[in-house]
Amino acid sequence: MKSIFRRIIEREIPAEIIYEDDRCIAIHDIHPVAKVHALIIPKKEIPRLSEADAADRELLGYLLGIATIVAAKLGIADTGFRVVINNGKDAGESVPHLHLHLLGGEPLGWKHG
Ligand code: D5M
Repeated sequence: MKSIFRRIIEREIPAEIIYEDDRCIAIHDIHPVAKVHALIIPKKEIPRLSEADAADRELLGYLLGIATIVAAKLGIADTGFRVVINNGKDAGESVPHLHLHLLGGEPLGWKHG
């Protein structure tokens, strides 16, 4: 079955797209936990970070670079932002298609959960 993010990439379901290139797409999260909450999603469907292999390392670095570009596009590059990857059950991963959360737009607390 296609992941929800695969369906967004293929335009089967709508999303607010912030950025797109041949390797990834960035969208606004549908359930934001900060004033600014975007997702950077590789088009290659890696279920989670722990299943990325050595050949994916360049892509992982690329996604971090895109996160800074998206942060600038959303006006939070100077005020600060956080990049998060939830991996597995205890981290609350809910969509098994690797994605980076980009959070900012307000002072962010630092606690689990
Ligand atoms: O994060 C999965 C994130 O994906 C979670 O913050 C909600 C978001 N989400 C789920 N469906 C959508 C759609 N359709 N549009 C935008 N955002 C969505 P995880 O780290 O797996 O918990």
